[in-house]
Amino acid sequence: PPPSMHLNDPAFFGRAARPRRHNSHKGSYGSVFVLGGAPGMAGAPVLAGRAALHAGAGRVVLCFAGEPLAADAGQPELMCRAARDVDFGGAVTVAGPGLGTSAEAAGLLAAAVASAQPLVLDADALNLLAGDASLCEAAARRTAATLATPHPLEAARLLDTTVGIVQADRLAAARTLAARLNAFVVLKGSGTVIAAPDGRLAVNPTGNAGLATAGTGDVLAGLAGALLAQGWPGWETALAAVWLHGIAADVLVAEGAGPIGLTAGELVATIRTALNQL
Ligand code: B4P
Ligand code: MG
Repeated sequence: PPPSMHLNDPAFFGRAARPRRHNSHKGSYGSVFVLGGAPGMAGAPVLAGRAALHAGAGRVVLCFAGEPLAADAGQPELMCRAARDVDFGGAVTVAGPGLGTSAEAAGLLAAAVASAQPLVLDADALNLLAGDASLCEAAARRTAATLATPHPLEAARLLDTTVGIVQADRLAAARTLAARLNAFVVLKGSGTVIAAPDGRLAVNPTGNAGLATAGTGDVLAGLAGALLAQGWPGWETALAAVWLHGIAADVLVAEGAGPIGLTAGELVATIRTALNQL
């Protein structure tokens, strides 16, 4: 089949989606920990956390590598903690948004990688992995689903190559990384590639250059974490998160809110609408 087959068929995600049962509570929809927010980089985890809330996670905790933001974070539903006080064995973790690459960040990331819960690796989590072969091996030994969401520069660092070489054969780069990390890899950019550790590949048809703006990657990572927390499997999570993120941008552009000047925070409510329509 053509690699983008499933991604042209929203009904495919509809089958993966878990309906909200009447007799349910927030514990039914999982918790997401966002590990990030080194000093001066609080915006990235806030965006990821807002995306996770709007994509249906029961509970979202921002786990700051530095001092936590005062409770609220512009979104009072988000809880804010110091990451050193958090047990990453307890929930799906989205690691990386604004995490920084300090020694403290590396230690926190190692704890998240060691957990038996699903994990999303983004941004500085990927940059830390790129410099640490033993952490890559630990990631590859994980038993729960791992998603990795590199942009082409992050992928090049992980593969110890150049952006040019990654972009010249995006399918090969994504597939190699998926095998090496034993992860569902989302190689971002125009025509995002999704690769599974078993070699499956897809190319996303949604999205536009309005997404080429600060923070949209953080929104994607939080969205993926929320789907995992609600029990979606890794492959379906990767496909649906990328598809929904792109369709939200397409809807906003059709409404005149882009491509010029689209902001990452604006995606969140539109992603929620698209998810509810699956
Ligand atoms: P960082 O400083 O690491 O940027 P970031 O914080 O990760 O930004 P953010 O999280 O908002 O965006 P992300 O890319 O994760 O460094 C960015 C640097 O990396 C750039 O300055 C550049 O040097 C390099 N880089 C990044 N992308 C590159 C590319 N495509 N080619 C060459 N170099 C690149 O997430 C952005 C989201 O928007 C993704 O979901 C992506 O798929 C989507 N998106 C962006 N442009 C799109 C487009 N034209 N069409 C469809 N989707 C698009
Ligand atoms: Mg990013």
